[in-house]
Amino acid sequence: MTRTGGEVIIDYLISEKVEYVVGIPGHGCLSLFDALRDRVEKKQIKYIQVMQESDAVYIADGYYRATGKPLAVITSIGPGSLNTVIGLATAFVDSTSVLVLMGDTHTHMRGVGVLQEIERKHDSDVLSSFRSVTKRCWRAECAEQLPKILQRSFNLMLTGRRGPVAIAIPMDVQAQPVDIELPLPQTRRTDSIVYGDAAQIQKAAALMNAAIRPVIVAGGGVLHAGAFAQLQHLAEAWGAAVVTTMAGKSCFPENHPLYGWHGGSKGTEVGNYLCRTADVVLALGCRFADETTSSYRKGSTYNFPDTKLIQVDIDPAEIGKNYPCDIGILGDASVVMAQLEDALGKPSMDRTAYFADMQDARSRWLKKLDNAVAAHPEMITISSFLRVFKAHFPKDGIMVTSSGNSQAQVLQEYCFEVPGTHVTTGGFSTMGFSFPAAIGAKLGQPEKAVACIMGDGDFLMAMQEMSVLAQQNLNVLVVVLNNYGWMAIRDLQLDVFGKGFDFGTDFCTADGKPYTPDFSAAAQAFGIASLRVEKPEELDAALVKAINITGPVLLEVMVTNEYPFSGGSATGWWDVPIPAYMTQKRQDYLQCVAEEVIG
Ligand SMILES: Cc1ncc(C[n+]2csc(CCOP(=O)(O)OP(=O)(O)O)c2C)c(N)n1
Ligand SMILES: [Mg+2]
Repeated sequence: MTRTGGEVIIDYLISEKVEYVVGIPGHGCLSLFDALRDRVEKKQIKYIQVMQESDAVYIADGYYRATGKPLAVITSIGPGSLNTVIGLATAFVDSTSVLVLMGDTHTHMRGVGVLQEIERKHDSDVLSSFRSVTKRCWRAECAEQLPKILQRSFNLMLTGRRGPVAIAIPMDVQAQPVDIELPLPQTRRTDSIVYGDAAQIQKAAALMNAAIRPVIVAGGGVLHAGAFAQLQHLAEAWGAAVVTTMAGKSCFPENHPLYGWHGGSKGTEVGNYLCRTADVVLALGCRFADETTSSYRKGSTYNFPDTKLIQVDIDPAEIGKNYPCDIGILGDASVVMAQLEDALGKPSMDRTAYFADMQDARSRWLKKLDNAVAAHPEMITISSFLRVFKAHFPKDGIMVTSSGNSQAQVLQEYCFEVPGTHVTTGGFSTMGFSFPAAIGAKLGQPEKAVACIMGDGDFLMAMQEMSVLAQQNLNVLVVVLNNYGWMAIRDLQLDVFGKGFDFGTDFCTADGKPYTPDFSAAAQAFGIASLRVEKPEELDAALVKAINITGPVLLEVMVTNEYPFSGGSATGWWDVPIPAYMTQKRQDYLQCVAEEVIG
């Protein structure tokens, strides 16, 4: 069958059951779009318009996180394609799968400097910007190469450690006729699952059986594998506390008595306590990033190597990367957990005292949160908002967050009872992610309630996508916690540098008056219902009203920006260097740095 290169691509996406193509056309991808037009008209695939290409990637990423299935993003050449880079980086760092298809210079014109080509150092040099943010990127030099590149792209996205892929398709290749068969995906991909090595499992089980204060640290690998039941069974069989990382948030039922919340700088007192006093830690699909580990300062979150470490990961590069491990197991988190549970046998240690201590630490933390909210009923804080939200939002609804105080406070304070209901940019912490990612999650899980909760700064990076929300009439609850600025950073300036050192983080006019756009009015201008809340006593009713609106809705909540009520507390340590002229503060800082152990 003779097809154009563009048709080969779209037909391959259809054969992989890709539900949506998201993107923006340009002269660089016209033939690809022409193939898309035809297949959309034949109802074989659907197309979603966006207003900024990075948002297309976030939509695809949110969809992947909600379903485990990748979408394709199509962009033009040059600026359109480069707009996807931060979206790809966000997906790459969190190991999620998105396919970006971008137009590129005609093969016979490469190097002349056609419109939107970058060619000063290498002809048509866009891929050098994609190498560091994708699992793999390609350029198809002719249409004959497309089936193999596509098949390999899906293999990479759907096996091993997940991640995004990008393909550049020269304009002439998109239009070129070619008579080739498409590969059958199922004959070109393995469904194998990587089991843990039997001898390593036995060794790990022996160490686990001897543990008195066991902790499981569950990362994004567990969340993305959907290995919720296995995690719960293993934790219960072992009597271990489960501490989650930012990327792993919601992989465990968080009302469970074994839930130990989070460790790290913006973690919790209970999480840090359990981790630093653990005798054996089993880490599953986590990178031990600086935020999770209190920048490796010994005794702050972890006490490796005094604490024994068993590390399980699908990627051997992560094992032993930041902490030496006593036992490293390569494998898929879900099956390795089941193997470990089998190997454990009957409990050999009495962990009753540990369980009681864990419950004490848990209730101390929850009490502290309660007291903080109760102390200031006169203001809406992010904490008080989260409580009202929790009371009304369906338990199985999906909540999406990105960088800012709301993300950190959800981490510290919000209890997801149903696993797999939180989506966040855990590793790259990208502002502008949550709103489009929530659109993607809703496309993937139309039956579920979906809400994004974000700051005003975050929303200002993506608010143009209110058009998509209105166009697709999606029932997403968009919550903007407006505090007139980038308070997460303002609070950090005050925390680490001190009073008077905040700068450039409040939104203000040239003459220094507080500034905010009217988000509710903006929503209405886009055709979206909106509500605005300023007083604590109005919050409950407004939220219920917003949740009950069946179309798109924006709820703007004016939260306090009064320090320190503007954010959560720093329960661990974070290595934020202090300028040399702040002599005393810098000395204290350097003492902490001296305690960092990066093995
Ligand atoms: C794209 C991007 N730029 C900058 C940052 C650094 N950053 C992290 S949080 C933050 C402020 C977030 O402000 P907002 O969304 O209003 O939330 P708030 O902390 O005020 O609640 C900034 C600028 C980032 N994470 N991502
Ligand atoms: Mg803000």
